[in-house]
Amino acid sequence: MVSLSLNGIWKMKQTVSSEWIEGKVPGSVFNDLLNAGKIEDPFYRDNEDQAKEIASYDYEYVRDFYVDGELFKQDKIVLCCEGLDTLSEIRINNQKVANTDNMHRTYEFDIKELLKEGMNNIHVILHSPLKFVEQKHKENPLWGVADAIPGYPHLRKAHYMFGWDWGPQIPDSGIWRNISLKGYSCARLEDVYVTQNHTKDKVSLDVRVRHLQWDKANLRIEVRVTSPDGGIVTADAVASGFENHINIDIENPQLWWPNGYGKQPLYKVEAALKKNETILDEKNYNIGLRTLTVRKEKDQWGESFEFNVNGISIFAMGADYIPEDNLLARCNPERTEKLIKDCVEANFNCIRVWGGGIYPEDYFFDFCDKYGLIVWQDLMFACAVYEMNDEFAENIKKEAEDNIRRIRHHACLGLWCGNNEMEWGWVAWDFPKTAKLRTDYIKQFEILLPQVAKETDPNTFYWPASPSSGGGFEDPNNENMGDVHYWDVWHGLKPFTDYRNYYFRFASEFGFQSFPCLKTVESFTLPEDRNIFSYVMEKHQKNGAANGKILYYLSENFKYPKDFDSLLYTSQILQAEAIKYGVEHWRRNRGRCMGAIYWQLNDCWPVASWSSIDSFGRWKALHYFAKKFFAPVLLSACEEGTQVGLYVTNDTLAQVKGKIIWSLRNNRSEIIREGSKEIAVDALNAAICEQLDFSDVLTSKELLRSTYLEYSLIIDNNCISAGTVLFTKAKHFEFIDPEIIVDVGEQADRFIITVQSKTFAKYVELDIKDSDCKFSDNYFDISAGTIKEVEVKKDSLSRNITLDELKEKLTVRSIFNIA
Ligand code: BMA
Repeated sequence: MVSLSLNGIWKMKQTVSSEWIEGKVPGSVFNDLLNAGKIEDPFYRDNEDQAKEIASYDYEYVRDFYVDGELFKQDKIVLCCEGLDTLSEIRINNQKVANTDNMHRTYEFDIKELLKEGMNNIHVILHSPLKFVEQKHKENPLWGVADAIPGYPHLRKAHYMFGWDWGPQIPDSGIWRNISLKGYSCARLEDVYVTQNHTKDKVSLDVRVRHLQWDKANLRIEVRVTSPDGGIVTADAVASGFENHINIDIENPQLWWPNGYGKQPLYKVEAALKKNETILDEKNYNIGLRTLTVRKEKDQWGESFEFNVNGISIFAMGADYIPEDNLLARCNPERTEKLIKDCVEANFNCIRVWGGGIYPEDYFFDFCDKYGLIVWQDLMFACAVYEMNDEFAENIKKEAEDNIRRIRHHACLGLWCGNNEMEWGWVAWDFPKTAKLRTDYIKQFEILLPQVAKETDPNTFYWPASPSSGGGFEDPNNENMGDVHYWDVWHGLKPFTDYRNYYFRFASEFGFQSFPCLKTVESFTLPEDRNIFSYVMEKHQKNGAANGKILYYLSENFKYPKDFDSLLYTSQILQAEAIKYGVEHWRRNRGRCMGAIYWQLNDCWPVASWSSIDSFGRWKALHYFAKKFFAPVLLSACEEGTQVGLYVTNDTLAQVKGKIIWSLRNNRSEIIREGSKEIAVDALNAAICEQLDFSDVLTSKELLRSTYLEYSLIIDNNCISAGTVLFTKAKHFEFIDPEIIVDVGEQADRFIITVQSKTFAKYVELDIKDSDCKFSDNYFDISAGTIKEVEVKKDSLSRNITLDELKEKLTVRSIFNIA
C-alpha cells in the first residue's frame, strides 16, 4: 500500500467570497476563521449569537497535491476521508467525486481515473448544516430537545453542535479528520477481527483476516503478536478466498484490568498481506487480553447489571463524557490524555461516551486502554426522534459498521449502547408521537443496530439504550434492572437526600450543576458581567431554570454567599456534596448497585454545568471529592438523626484489615467522645463496621448545631479514607473563624503546603492567584490541632513558580468565609 496524506495547509473561503485564507486540515471552518482573525472568539461574552450567521454560509477548501509515479502506478487509488463534517461535495481536478452527509462515517472513493501523474487538485465544498436542518425541519418536523436548533435529527452530525443544555449553538463544519490517498496493487486487507478464547494459563487468539484480491497471485497472511515484554509469536497462512483464520496461542498471558484491579498490559497484533516478501497491505492493533462483558442475572431484587472483567464483577465508577470542545479542531491527544489521567487520578475505572457527541478519536481509546477505563460507548443518537427510511437506514448502518470496526479491538471497550434516552423518551416524555415513528425506534435500535453490532463485533455486549431495562419499551428506567438515569434530584428539585431512597442496579446518569471558578468566568466576561443573572452569565447557562435551581438548593444547605466569587465556590461545594451523597450510598450497597457514573465529566466551553472538570481542565470541587468517594477502599458515614453507621466499601481484590478511628467533636474541635475499632472487610464487598449512637450526648438543638463526627480508616499506619459529618445542615452549623494558616515548603519536584486551623474548618479550598495546578487534596475538612499536608507537583503547575511567589500567591478559604 502506498499512501499520500492530504492533511496540512489548504486554502479556504466562504463560497460567495473572493478572499482565500489558510485552512488547516484536519480542522474546521470556525477554527480557520478565528485563526485568520475573521471572527471573534465564539466563547467570549455573547459572541455565540454570531455563530448562526457564520454557519449559514457554504465554505470551500482547496489544495494541490503531487501524485508521484510510485503512487500512480498502483492498480487502485482510493480517496480516504476519515471525517467530513458534514454536507460535503468533493471534486478532484474539477470532476465530481461524491457528496457526503454523515460526519461520523469513513468514506472511501475510487478515484484513480480522475487522477494524473504530477500535480492534481482537490476541492471540498461544505454546505451549511444550519440551512439544511432548518429546511428539513420545515418539511418534516422531528422532535428534538428544546435547547438545540430544531431539525438536528435529520442530519448525521454531532447533535451537541446545534446546542444542548450545557452547550452553545455553534454548528461548525470542516474536514475534521484525516484525508489521504491510498494506492493498492493486486490486493488489500479488508478487515481484521481478533477473538480471544481464555482458558487456564492460555489465551488463544483467532485472528480473522478478510482480504480483497483482484490479480492472480499466491499471497500469504502473516500475523505477529508482540507481548508487553517484547516476546514475539508469529503464524501465517495461505491467503485463500475472502476470509482466513489464523490462530495464535499466548501462554501465561498477562491480563488487562481496569484501573484499581491490576495492570493494563497491551499486546501488539500486526497482520500483513504478503506477496513473496513484499507487504501489500498491513494493519496493526494494540489489544489487551481480558474477558469483558455485562452480567445480567435474576436475583432477589430484580436483575443485576454489572461489568464483569476476567470473571470479576466490578463496581463501575466514573462519569459521562461529552466532546471536549465545540470547535473539534482544537481537540488533541495532549488534552485528552490529561483528561483521562484526571479520571484515573480520581479513581475512575469507567467512562461513558454520551450519544449526542462524536465517536471519539482512536487516541481516546488508546488512553482508556493504557490507563484502564472501561468505555461505555453509546452510538451517536441522543434525545431525538429519527425517521427510518431506506436511505437513513443504510447511512446509519454504514456509520455503525465504520465505527464499530475502528473501535472494537480496544481492551477498554465495555459495551455498545444504541442511544441516549430515546427508549425512555418514547415511554415517559411528552412529544408528538406516531405509531410509525415508534415502530421506527424499534427497527433502528432493536433490530438494525444490534444486528450490525452482532455481525461486526459479536464479542461485545450490545445494550439498546441508556437507560433501558433491556428494550421493548419495558419500563426503561426501572430501578431494579438495567441502567438508570435519575434526575429527580436536580431536574425534579428533590433534595439530594432522595438518592438514598434508591438502590439502582447501575446509575449511568445523575447530576448536579455548579458554576465554573472565577478564573474561568473571567475568561468570558467583563467585570460588569459578573453576576449570575447578567445577560452574559445567562448566555453561559444553557439549562433554563438552572440558576434558580442552584440558588434553591443552596438556600436549603448553605448560608447566603456574600459575593459573586463566594457564590461560585459554594455552588461547587453544593454539587460535590450532592454527588458524594448518592455515590457513597450506592457504594455502601455494592452488589445490589454496581455502577455510579455521574453526569458529567467535562465541558465543551466555559459554562455553568454538571461537569466536574471545566473547559480549561480545572478541577471543580466535585472532582476532588470524586477522588475520595471513588477510592477503592472507602469509609463512609450514613447518618440519621443522632445515629451514624460507618461503612467500609472494599472494591479491591484483597481483604482489607485496618482500624476505624472516630471522634465526636465540638466546633472548636474539642473531643467529646472517641473510639476505634479493628475491622476486616472481604474483597469486593461492603459492610457496616460500626454503628454509633449519640442520642445521649446530642441532647439539644445547640449541640446538634455545633458538633461533628470525624472518622478515618487506618491501614498500615496510613489514613486510607476519612471524612466528617454534621448533624445539621451546613448553613446552621456554628462555624467559628478558623483563622487558617498555610505554610509552604519545597522539594525537588513538588511543593508541600501545610494547613492548620484554629477551629473546625470545612471545605478548605487552596488556590494560586493567576496560575493553575493540581493539589493532592482540596476542599477538605480539618480539625484544630491537626496538620494537613497537601502536595503540588511542580509539573502540574501551569507556569514556573518560585517558593516565595507561591507563598505570596497562595489563597485559602473555607465555608466560614463565604458569608
Ligand atoms: C441527560 C443527558 C443530557 C443532558 C443531561 C442534563 O439526560 O443525557 O442529554 O445534557 O441529562 O440535562
